[in-house]
Amino acid sequence: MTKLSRRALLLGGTAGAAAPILHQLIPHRGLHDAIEGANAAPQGPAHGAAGAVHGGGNAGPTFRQGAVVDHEANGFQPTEMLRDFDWGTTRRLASGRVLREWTLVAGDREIEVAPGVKYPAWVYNGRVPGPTLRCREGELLRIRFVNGSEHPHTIHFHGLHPAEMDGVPGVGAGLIETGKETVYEFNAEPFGLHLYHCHAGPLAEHIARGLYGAFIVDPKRGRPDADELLMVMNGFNTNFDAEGNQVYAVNTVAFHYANEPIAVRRDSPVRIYLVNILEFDPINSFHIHGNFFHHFPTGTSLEPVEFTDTILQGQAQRAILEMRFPYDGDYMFHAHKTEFAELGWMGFFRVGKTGPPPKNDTGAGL
Ligand SMILES: [Cu+2]
Repeated sequence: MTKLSRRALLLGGTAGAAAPILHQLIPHRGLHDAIEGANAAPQGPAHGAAGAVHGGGNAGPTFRQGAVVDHEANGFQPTEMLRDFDWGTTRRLASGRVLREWTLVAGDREIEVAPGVKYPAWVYNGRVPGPTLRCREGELLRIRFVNGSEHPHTIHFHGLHPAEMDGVPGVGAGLIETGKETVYEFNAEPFGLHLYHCHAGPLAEHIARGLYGAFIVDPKRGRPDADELLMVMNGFNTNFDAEGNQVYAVNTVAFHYANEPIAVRRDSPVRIYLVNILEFDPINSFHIHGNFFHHFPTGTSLEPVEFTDTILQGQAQRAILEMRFPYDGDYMFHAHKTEFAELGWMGFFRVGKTGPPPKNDTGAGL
């Protein structure tokens, strides 16, 4: 079979060129019928606004009939993941300082990243992204890492810490082999939105396979109350050619928030913790419709740098976005890289009277 690269596909960009790729990548019901009918009114509960033929889109052959992945088999649900902050367990040390602890276990797991598209992921605690670790500035953090995967891995945290806690091969505990474990320990600093990921080589594959998560350090005096949401922009190179990705998403499942719009309250503060961990593509982006947000890059300052509706992020860049929605209705958000949006990176906010109250997640315990 002729190898048709993703880049060639993009340059070609015709329905004729795209169709063979879709045949290969996404099980479908009547692709050609779908292409003919793509401009018709959308069917089923999903939004049809994307209307994309080439890349499928959520009005495309797979998604327009409301197909969804098997969340139960995946073991995680992207809607729940939005507001699922893992504060670990705490105890007070003799010094009076809080020690916060987690256990992260690496494993190998097949996950469904788009309806019918299975991907052999590597996971922390069974999910992609891994748990959203959250703590307060100044605490002592201790992360026990157990490698239950068939491959050697590490956890490399972004933040301030000594070299031996950096989670890279050849330094400190270095690579953690299958069945082995180690402990990473460091101070919670600086406050902001950070991330963690495996740093074993080849690095691109160890990240792309799913070994990453968000790491939030709350400032000592906290942030104003808001409905807080975690969004990790990621993608999946399902043909392993290391040339871009075939599926793009926020929190792993393509078009999930088009199928299940995110309910938020009108006129109520919303805070998005946005992380870009996308591998193989140099730039990702976030765009909101009908609204603007305050942009706090890396979350390390309490003063926003701009009021905008679109930001760009390279890999490992992250930001806190704060906004209110002044009108009821459904508002699209997506990568303003149209190709990514049409391959899964788009969703909707559903603004109205429902949705969680503006209350920060502060965890339990100390
Ligand atoms: Cu790894």
